[in-house]
Amino acid sequence: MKILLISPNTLTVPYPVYPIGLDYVAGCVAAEHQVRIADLNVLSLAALAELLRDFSPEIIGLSCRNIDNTEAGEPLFFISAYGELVAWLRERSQAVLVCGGSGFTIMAERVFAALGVDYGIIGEGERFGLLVEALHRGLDPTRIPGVISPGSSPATPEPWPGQQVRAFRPQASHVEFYLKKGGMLNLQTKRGCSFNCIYCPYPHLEGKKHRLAPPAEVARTALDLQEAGARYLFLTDSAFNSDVAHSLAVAKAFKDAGVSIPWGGFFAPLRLPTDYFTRMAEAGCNHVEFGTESLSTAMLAAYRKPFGVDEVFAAHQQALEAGLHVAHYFLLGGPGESPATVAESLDRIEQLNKTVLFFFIGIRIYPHTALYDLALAEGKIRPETNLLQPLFYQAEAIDRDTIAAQVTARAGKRGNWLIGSGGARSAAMVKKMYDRGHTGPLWEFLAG
Ligand code: B12
Repeated sequence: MKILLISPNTLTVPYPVYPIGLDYVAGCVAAEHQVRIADLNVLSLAALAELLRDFSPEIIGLSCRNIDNTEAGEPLFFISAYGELVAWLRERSQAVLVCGGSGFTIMAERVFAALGVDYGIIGEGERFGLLVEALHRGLDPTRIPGVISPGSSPATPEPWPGQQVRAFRPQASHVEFYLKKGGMLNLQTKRGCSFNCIYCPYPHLEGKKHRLAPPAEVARTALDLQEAGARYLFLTDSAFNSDVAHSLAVAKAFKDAGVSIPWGGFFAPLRLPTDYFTRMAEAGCNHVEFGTESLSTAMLAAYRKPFGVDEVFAAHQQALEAGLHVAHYFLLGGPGESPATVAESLDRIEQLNKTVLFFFIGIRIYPHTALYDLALAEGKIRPETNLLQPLFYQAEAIDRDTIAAQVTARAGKRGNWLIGSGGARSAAMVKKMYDRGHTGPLWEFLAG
């Protein structure tokens, strides 16, 4: 069969991201079928129309990575545009339309209804291969766990038990786009998140148990990406070091394999071996993005973060001493937040030197999280509340505007304190630097 996989994500804030999910979806399709990827960061609608005419796909897979930008202050919502794209595709193609992706899985039934596609795949995209075979043989795809169709509402399936195969094709036209704009390609070292943070949908997306890719295999893929021209690798794991031993083994495998380009990813500021970040740095790591979320002792406990204030400072210091660029993400406004807890966080944040701070103010309520259950129990939402349009948790003692005013006042003129991921201004700066040949996430240029 002829299959077209579309990435409609053209968001450039904080920078355009390589659609790695589609490499895995392409990798699970049997070799007898033809698969092409259309990335709308590269293809205009006119070029997509031409591709539909020339290739005439029988199945179109649409990736829904982002529902919205989760920024309460500068909200963007993407589902309406994806719905329009589906209608546009229907006018030009008879193909069966299938949707999947992290945004889709977070609220599958809502997104499915909003898009009007034929099938959706909840959870990991590897089941797309089974759906293609079912359609090929005239069988009913809804027998596959997690496949949704009009009228059916399956539960999220167990994590994919089989192999994960990444079909990376260096010659694909979209690869060149990312190589030219920042040189960044993506790499996944494991699936699953074992943390219990109350607001987070990651365990729902990837499962709670880690499934670790063999370090040597990860390093081989890293080398493939490097040989394809990548000048930076972003490790897309929910938290690269949620299995500390595995992250060290991956770093060692990079060194052994001769991976020589820099890389970075999300880290949790856990209690770590004293030489942890030195070993990361020796393996080429140069950016550490900490999912710190708060520096109030009470709020870290309320969020059920797997670390406390002391661990954050120790990890920060260790990463700086290893010569790494360090950023922290903060998530303010959860249950129990108050002017005092915000002030406590900000006082401690002032003591984090040489870093970039991304403040997300207001926590989006996602189904399948403890925050959802709490908001329900507190009467802030009802079971029928539509959460597709972002709804942010409202703390009893402080509202988002007051938190934003508190952060903005404290930030003063400092350029390294950013609300959200920095908005259009910092994205424009990144674009300019990419055009001049700079690579990587580049937020270190804002470090104070
Ligand atoms: C790493 C990451 C980032 C990095 C990306 C760096 C990079 N170079 O790529 C950074 C920090 C830059 C980032 C930024 C943003 N991110 Co982000 N990010 C992630 C994270 C942790 C992993 C994404 C990833 O690459 N996973 C690995 C790949 C292999 O998985 P995947 O893409 O999900 O694909 C699998 C399945 O989803 C499925 N699939 C994918 N496509 C398709 C298509 C079909 C047809 C099918 C059947 C299946 C399928 O199959 C794949 C294999 O199983 C996710 C959370 C998570 N754990 O998923 C959030 C996540 C995707 N991000 C999210 C958001 C909101 C953003 C931002 C908008 C935040 C902001 N305001 O800055 C920006 C958007 C950036 C952009 N230009 O699009 C949200 C999206 C949900 C939502 N509310 O819309 C998520 C889910 C986090 C969350 N809040 O829950 N992000």
